[in-house]
Amino acid sequence: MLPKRLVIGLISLCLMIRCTGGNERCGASIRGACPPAWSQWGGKCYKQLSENLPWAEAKQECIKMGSVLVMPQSQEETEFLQNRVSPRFWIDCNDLQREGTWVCQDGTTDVEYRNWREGEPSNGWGKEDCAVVRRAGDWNDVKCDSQIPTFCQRPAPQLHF
Ligand SMILES: [Ca+2]
Ligand SMILES: [Ca+2]
Repeated sequence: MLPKRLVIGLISLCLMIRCTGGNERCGASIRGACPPAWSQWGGKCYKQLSENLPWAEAKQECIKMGSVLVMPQSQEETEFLQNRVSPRFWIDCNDLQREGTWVCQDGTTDVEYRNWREGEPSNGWGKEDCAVVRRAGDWNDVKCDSQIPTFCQRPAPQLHF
């Protein structure tokens, strides 16, 4: 017979591998790993703020809750978020420092993934420096003081046996 520790180790390894793919069955099989009111997808927990906020305030509110503004890194992750109430939301991308140089971050890690709509970022009125996911799932730059739905994200707690 296999040692118990080995069996448990193998089971958690399988769960981990399935979770990194972010599929829904995984979310169901370890539901409850996120704090109450947070939804899980893959290795992350997400929560929508109750009010629409300007970009900088949205970022601050997430930090206050021990999380960061969302930065989806695939079409699948974007669709999951769109299906959680709001099809339109802020992402942690801006060109505030230097016009035209977009900085997208997952917490403090730079993210290379981009999904701009054709013709965007347009820097409309010379004032669009913050990015949103549009209804269609692609990105647009808008004015940072727009009031937009906000999701925060935090890593899902690791399972320990
Ligand atoms: Ca801009
Ligand atoms: Ca634009």
